[in-house]
Amino acid sequence: MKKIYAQALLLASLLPAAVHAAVPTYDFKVVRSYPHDTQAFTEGLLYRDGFLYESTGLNGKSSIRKVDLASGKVLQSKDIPPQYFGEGLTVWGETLVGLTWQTQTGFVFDLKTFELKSQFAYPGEGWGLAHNDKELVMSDGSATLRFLDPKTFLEVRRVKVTADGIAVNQLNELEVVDGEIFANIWHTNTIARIDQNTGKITGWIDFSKLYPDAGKGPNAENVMNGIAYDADKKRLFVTGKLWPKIYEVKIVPRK
Ligand code: DDQ
Ligand code: CA
Repeated sequence: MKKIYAQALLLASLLPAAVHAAVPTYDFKVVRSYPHDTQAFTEGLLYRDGFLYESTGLNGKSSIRKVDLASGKVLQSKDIPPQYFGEGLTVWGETLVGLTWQTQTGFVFDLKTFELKSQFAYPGEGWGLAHNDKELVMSDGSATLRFLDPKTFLEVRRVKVTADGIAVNQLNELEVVDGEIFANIWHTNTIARIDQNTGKITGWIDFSKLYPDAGKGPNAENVMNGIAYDADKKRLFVTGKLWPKIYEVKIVPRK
């Protein structure tokens, strides 16, 4: 009797560690850093053909921009009307597609001229946006990722994002990186690596040592947000809202 009890205790004490160990944590190395506009309340970030494209939020301050990586200079920008809070941004063909936070409105801009080509509607909130080979993928603050047809912007499928079977919400900025979805968890220094088909989190990337002021100071909203990927050169870029730098990083296993 006593022995069984002791075994149960031992098992119970080992279980959380074993469950936790199922999702590995990764570290990062900074390869280079680049200047970033500290007025940019970054909501979306992507890389295309040598340039970064960024969307910024806050009502009355929302914009889409084309940014020179090396200097951080804004080469081209377009304001989003003040009734909208700009959110996730992705590229599809020769267009940029942008979401807005609580106004159920998406915008399609010409990639070169930033001219507004069309608008679309979606239910619920708009947070992050990215794309894979055939679909757009959006977050809305919940644990659900919705996949949209890039022509009709209608939902084609969805996955629930889980770690060890537990739903993980607050998924924000997104990027598809070599077939995996990377998602910033809002108000954290963590990026989740997500299997596109199952929604399972296959890893946590811990960026808590990247920018010590993240989420601190007069504006606690200056949290990590912004993931872009140069698939050709395999360069991963991350930043945050109002951060002074964009970092090129390499993901490494935790030692
Ligand atoms: N969202 O991007 C996570 C969807 C919303 C961010 C809302 C942040 C509000 C900040 C207001 C701060 C005013 C300086
Ligand atoms: Ca992105």
